[in-house]
Amino acid sequence: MKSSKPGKMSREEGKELREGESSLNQDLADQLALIGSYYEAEGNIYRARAYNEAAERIAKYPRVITSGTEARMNIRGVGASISADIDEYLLTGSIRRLRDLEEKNKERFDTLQLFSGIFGIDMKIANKFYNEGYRTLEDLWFKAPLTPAQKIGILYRKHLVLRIPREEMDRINNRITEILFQLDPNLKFVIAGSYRRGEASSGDIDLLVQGNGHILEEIVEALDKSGILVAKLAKGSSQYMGILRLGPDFNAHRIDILLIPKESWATGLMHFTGSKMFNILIRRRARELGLKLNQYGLFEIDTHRQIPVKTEEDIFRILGIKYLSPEERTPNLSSLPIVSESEETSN
Ligand code: DCT
Ligand code: MG
Repeated sequence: MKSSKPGKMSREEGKELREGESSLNQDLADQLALIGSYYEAEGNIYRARAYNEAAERIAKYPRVITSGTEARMNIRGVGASISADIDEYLLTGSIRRLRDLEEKNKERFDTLQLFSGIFGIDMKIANKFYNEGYRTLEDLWFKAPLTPAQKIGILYRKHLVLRIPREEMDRINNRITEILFQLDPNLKFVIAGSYRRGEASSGDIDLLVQGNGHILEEIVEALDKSGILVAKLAKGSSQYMGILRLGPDFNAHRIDILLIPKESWATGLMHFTGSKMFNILIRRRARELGLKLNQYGLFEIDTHRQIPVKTEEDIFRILGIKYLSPEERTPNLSSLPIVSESEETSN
């Protein structure tokens, strides 16, 4: 997860684990809702409502939207201008209409940027705070009804926007390995995400641990005792979100600890290794074969039967894709190397 990405705290347990593709519609919906909020601020109630309603429906739409026309044909309230905005967003990743509104409402824009850069404050909450009259972090700190996690977000904001150099990630990995080995030498764990993909820096620490039950509490306690967990943001039965700091000479960073049951290990490892783009492509491939792939497992869509997979290699093999090492699962991947039938039979 992005260390500086706000809003995660508002998600309830169960939804907390990220689904690759649904976030594409959500990103689009967020942009449209943001346009809606600017229109609302300008008193353009009619347009505000149109954008907000379209955003809500797009967020709930069950398939990934691939064009403005598709949205216009299938989603009530999407007319010509929203359809054009969707195309522009899908094509360029940005919407001119939104940039113009931001420029026209510069003070609002700057404040929303400031607020939404805080962990635990997403655009929706940032808008709410702005509408309630808050303008500075001091306003928020002293006057707004902040959650404990948002307060921590403000305290550590300067650290949390920084990426973690690989050299520091290696140290974090070593330290966590020492602590967890002491706890249980047989514990299976790995730092996934961009670190496992070999990237030069990471936004956060995505620690996966194999197991069930109370082991999460024991892990958190062990890390806490060793002094490297400096704040707790949220905890569910299978996920812990906190802040880790090696010591005063280091910055503080976001850590997510995810408990993965043994039967989901391969799919969980693949999901949390990413990249997000790789996840989208491999899930799409699975669907083409009548299968559903997520962090919990690989399933037959028709029968809901779970197909047992022990390793990531198993998943690649079943999906007829050449094995890609974590380093090869880059964010700018555009397609997966399909194994041709002749190669398959010759193997
Ligand atoms: N993930 C996903 N869909 C999302 C978000 C995340 O499939 N919407 C998966 C892929 C990567 C993994 O979860 C960890 O997420 P992040 O930490 O956000 O990504 P990262 O690749 O580790 O990048 P960063 O270095 O910024 O943490
Ligand atoms: Mg990460």
